[in-house]
Amino acid sequence: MAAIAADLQQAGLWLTESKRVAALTGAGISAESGVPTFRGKDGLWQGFKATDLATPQAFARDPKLVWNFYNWRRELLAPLQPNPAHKALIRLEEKIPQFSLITQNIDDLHRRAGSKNLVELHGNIWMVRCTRCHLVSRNEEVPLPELPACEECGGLLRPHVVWFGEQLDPTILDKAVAAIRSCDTMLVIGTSALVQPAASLVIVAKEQGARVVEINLEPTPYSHKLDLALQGKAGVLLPQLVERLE
Ligand code: BJW
Ligand code: ZN
Repeated sequence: MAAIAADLQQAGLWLTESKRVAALTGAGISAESGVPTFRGKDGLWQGFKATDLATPQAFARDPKLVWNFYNWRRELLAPLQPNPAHKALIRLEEKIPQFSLITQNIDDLHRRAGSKNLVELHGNIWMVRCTRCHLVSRNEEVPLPELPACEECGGLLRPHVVWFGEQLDPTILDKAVAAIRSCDTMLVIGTSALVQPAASLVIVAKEQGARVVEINLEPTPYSHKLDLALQGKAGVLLPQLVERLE
């Protein structure tokens, strides 16, 4: 306990000294809101691994199955609320002159909490895209029909999210890289740091001399390379960290 208090003190000092801070979040930050993570034991839906359904191949093979999976997640997410970790990042954004929040999550909880300078690397579950005319729109209907159709052209809609093997939107990725390249301190919160290119942002930050602080329930492949790895729940540790600046 004393060790974590000292680490929080140190991380708080780095944040206080920083003009530019970037945070990268993953599924773990939303776990305490009730969102299942991908690689945890809750990352299964009807016997399928979530990561096996989040692919263009799965959608091409069986779009109904993939839409059933996303409809289930839309139903699950609709009533969920941001937790103390999402809210602590709002207070951090108010305190740091230049703060960027980069999330891999599609759950909309950072936006609902009120984060302003937000980069959604993998899209948003409430956005859909037409597979024929490529129109992107917001759609909060729950549930959507099993095979939802585009209002403009009748084409099959798909979730406007980034699946394995798909390119991230280059403008969005550039924005994330720019934020990391200029940050003094980076926070890496609740991500297994296994999925590229998001995971490389941690390396970019280290290479350009930023201090990198991880908050995770468990060690990750990067923990030993970072300046501090705080082990525990984001909803407990992040508010305590931000308090150090208050
Ligand atoms: C807590 C907690 C609490 C729990 N408090 N902590 C280079 C090498 C090898 C492969 C590749 C490569 N470059 C690209 C690839 C391929 C692939 C990839 O990275 N594969 C790896 C798995 C090896 N990447 C891609 O395909 C990407 N595209 C791309 O790079 O295009 C160019 C290209 C293509 C092909 C080849 C080469 C280049 C696209 C990646 C898109 C990822 N999409 C998903 C689905 C989004 C839609 C949806 O949600 O349905 O994004 S997959 C899934 O993983 C989702 C997540 O955003 C992402 C990351 O997961 P995350 O957030 O880290 O979750 P978990 O569950 O893994 O971890 C949770 C963590 O929280 C754990 O550590 C817990 O301990 C912790 N935790 N409770 C604190 N309370
Ligand atoms: Zn269309």
